[in-house]
Amino acid sequence: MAYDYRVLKLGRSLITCKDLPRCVRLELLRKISEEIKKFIDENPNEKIILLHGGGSFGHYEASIFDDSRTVRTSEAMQELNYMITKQLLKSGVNVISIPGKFYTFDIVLNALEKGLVPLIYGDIKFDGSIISADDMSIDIAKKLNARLLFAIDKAGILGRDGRVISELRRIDEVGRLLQANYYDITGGIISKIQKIFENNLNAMIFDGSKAGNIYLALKGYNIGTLVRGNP
Ligand code: IP8
Repeated sequence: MAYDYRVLKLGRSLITCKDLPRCVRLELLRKISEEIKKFIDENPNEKIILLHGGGSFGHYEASIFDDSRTVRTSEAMQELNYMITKQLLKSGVNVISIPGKFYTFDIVLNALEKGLVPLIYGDIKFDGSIISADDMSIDIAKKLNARLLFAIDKAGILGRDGRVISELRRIDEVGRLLQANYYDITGGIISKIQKIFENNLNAMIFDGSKAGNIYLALKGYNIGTLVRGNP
């Protein structure tokens, strides 16, 4: 059977509480998990690859530079991943965790072949370097020719007029407002957009906190900003 693939990354500020270290938005996670399950049940020919970032777990621990940074960050990401895994399993999504430090594309393929839903997470490597779930999302989407979806907690990317851009074709269309308002995540979003363009991909950046949006994005609706790196 020929499958269509969806790569869905749950962004850092979506799944964790912004300013509170090691805090998960559990109720939202429950809703997201149920929407993913609904999509899977209705679409047997589509395969989903899930990823999540570091949020107030990994980013918080990795920002403290001491002798235990690597092990603390690794443990924090395991904790976050465990909570997400548990919720997805509870909703009936057969996820299997893949820590970023052990990521290879073949492992993801292997999980998919076994009928499992890979859940890969941003992580810290033994040498202290960070592997971002954004990069792994892009790698997988490229190799599987998948629809690439980034769920964040904002309606999309804002243009110079302060309004959400429905289709972004050039990085310089992104407004300053974004930078001023969402300072803490700007680096993340700007570098995400740059990577999408560099890799000639299309990706939908949308508000995953709005009820129904995860399901609609998986279905293929354009509900945020479509970054068009592949004209
Ligand atoms: O939030 C970073 O993953 P990202 C993971 O996807 C850590 O960039 C450990 C900070």
